[in-house]
Amino acid sequence: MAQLPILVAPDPRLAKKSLPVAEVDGEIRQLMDDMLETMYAAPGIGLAAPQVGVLKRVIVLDLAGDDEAPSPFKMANPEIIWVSDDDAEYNEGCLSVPEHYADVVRPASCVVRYLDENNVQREITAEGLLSTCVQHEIDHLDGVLFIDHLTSLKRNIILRKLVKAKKAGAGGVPA
Ligand code: GNR
Ligand code: NI
Repeated sequence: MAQLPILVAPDPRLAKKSLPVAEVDGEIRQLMDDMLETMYAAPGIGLAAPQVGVLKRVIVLDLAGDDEAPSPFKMANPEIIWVSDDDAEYNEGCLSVPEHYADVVRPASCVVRYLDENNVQREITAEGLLSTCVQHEIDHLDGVLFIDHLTSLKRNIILRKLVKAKKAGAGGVPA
């Protein structure tokens, strides 16, 4: 197991479309486990492979609380095959957009088809925060961040702050 560095926006790799995996083999299973370790340490409730610089269609999620047993999802090639007509708004954050949060509207429920860690095709019906989170993760695989769902004004304010924070972190002029 290994923790992987998480990319922070703006980064061209976060804007790229990731490629499907041909098969969930040992290498993809290792990636899934490293991503889960990285996500738990962050901490976060979901992580997509492009956030660790790997442009493959792999995501992991775990919405269990601190006082609950872990219940990880490991998904390759996740596809949304149905969405509800009704929407839900959630105050989203992202490990690649640190310290910024904004309300995003998405379909309230969805059905996701994916390959599990044993290369077996599965489907889940997601509601509530799981629905929001799995849609957020699949967006990452298409180069889309939650800030892309905001007005360009709000998005640009956040992006400018992220650029500034990166420059300061790189040893720029102290505030
Ligand atoms: O940890 C995370 N929390 C979160 C909260 C609301 C909506 C989406 C998320 S996903 C995020 C981790 C992350 O950046 N996944 O890509
Ligand atoms: Ni994210």
